[in-house]
Amino acid sequence: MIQIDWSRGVLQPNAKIVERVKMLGQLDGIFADSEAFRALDPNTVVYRVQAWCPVPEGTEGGLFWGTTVVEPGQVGSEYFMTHGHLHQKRNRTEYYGVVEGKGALILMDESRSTWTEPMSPGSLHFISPNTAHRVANVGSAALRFVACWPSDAGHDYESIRRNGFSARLLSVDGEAKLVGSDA
Ligand code: M6P
Ligand code: ZN
Repeated sequence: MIQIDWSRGVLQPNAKIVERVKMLGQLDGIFADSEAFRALDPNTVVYRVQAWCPVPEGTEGGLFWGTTVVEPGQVGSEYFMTHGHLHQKRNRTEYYGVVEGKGALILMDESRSTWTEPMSPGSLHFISPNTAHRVANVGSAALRFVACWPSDAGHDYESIRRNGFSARLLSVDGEAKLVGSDA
């Protein structure tokens, strides 16, 4: 039996859960301000993912469940955020639900139009087909959210690494502002 602590999203027992830790050093090229990036410790934890994968990756008809914890922080004026991805099977969708903290779900459609949905405890988010998604922590405490996605969705990180999103979420006078890459 898998247990979730709904107050924090923590999954147990550890033996049945896959855990991944993303440190700054693994997110090289993702943030805009490379000078600010180099000044930070590459071993700084940006986010952790706990995932329950009851069927093998790639199985059609299965679902995965995950809890992601994004730490508060900034690289220059850009908030700590997840790498972001498209699903390899572009028509696969996903749910995110926030447990704790304050964030923004950054979404980009096929025409590279980017927008955000505010994330706060209790907010539920549906990620449509063909939509790139990443999460930024805009608060001062950890942002915790749960996710559910198809086991054959897959992660396409390459497109994001190559082309990024068309806008970035920056702290401008202490407020989160979506700023176009070309702005
Ligand atoms: C959520 C889900 C996972 C994803 C994780 C971190 O938990 O969408 O599939 O892996 O967030 O995001 P990323 O893969 O972009 O680093
Ligand atoms: Zn996804």
